[in-house]
Amino acid sequence: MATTQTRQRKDTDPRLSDDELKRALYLVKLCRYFDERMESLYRQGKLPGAIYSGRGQEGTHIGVVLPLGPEDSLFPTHRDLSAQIAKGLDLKRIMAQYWGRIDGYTRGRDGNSHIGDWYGNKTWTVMSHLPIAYPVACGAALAYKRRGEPHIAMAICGDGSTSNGRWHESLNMSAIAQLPVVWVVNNNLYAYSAPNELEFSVPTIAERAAAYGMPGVRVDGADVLAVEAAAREAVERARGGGGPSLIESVSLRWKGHAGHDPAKYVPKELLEEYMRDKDPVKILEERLLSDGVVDDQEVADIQGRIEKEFEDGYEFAQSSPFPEPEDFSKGLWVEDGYWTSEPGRGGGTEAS
Ligand SMILES: Cc1ncc(C[n+]2csc(CCOP(=O)(O)OP(=O)(O)O)c2C)c(N)n1
Ligand SMILES: [Mg+2]
Repeated sequence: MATTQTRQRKDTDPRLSDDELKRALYLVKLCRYFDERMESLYRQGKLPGAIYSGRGQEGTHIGVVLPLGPEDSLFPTHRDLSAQIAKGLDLKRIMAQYWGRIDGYTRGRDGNSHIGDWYGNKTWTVMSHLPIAYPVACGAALAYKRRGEPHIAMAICGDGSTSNGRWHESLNMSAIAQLPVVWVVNNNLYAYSAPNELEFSVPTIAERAAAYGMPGVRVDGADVLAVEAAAREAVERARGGGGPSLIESVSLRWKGHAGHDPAKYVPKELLEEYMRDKDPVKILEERLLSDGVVDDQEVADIQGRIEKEFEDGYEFAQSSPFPEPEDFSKGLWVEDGYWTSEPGRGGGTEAS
């Protein structure tokens, strides 16, 4: 039922317009639906490769990306597809990637999650060596600073990745050089089967920021608007020359490490608590409904649009061709905006 009456919006979040709040709702619902459908296809044996579900973590993924501008860069890891979608990755090309087709982001070289679109929307391709995105983000932020560009870099990693030396080196260097970077730790309480208490001996990851000389905050990953507020503050600090910040956003990994993992090591009560009380999609939807930002019809329309986007993406991926064997050596370099097979040869197809 379409409403024609003017709704009185309550003060959901005075910083954000109705359109921004609706976009946040669309994104969390899109990422939840995408995750569920891809898992379903995987379980039916219709999706090859691996899936790394980010279900339950949409509050972190969408919240941190909302304050980024198009020229700001995002350095994600294996569980951050939702953040990449929020930054602008195309659902059709993501699905073509998973099915190994030439319209995928790696042009059929990978049927998996090593996805990025640096030349399209400044999303760095996911790399497996955790947290390798951190030092690369450090380099990008250093370049922005040295060139006097107004952009910032944001890197995301998991709680387990904070035990790796690269994590500490990146934070240290960014603070010494006062780089325009935001460090996000997506603390989903587990690194594969290792719980937080086996990973670090401080109560929170956020408090480690003090050791490097930067602000650190811990936010509730179930509340996308709280995450967005923390991220916006950090982004503005970085852009304004105030240097790096650390954000620890807490949620639970609802599914296993990857599709093959039933995650029996996660206590049933903990999972039930998070699914019942800390579902970021449900929390945002209920809040926007009760505050009059959306009504039931608009929520249904958003859901319909999402389902159509998924179907269109699926059709697109299935009809996209596989690459030819001789194409595998092409497109390894980019020169003047064009993919080429070798540096200095020119030609090739337009980079995307
Ligand atoms: C340097 C390195 N060591 C080990 C691995 C294997 N590995 C892949 S994901 C993962 C768990 C990572 O946990 P966390 O950082 O908490 O991220 P999550 O999967 O929970 O999102 C491990 C150990 C790796 N990719 N890189
Ligand atoms: Mg983790």
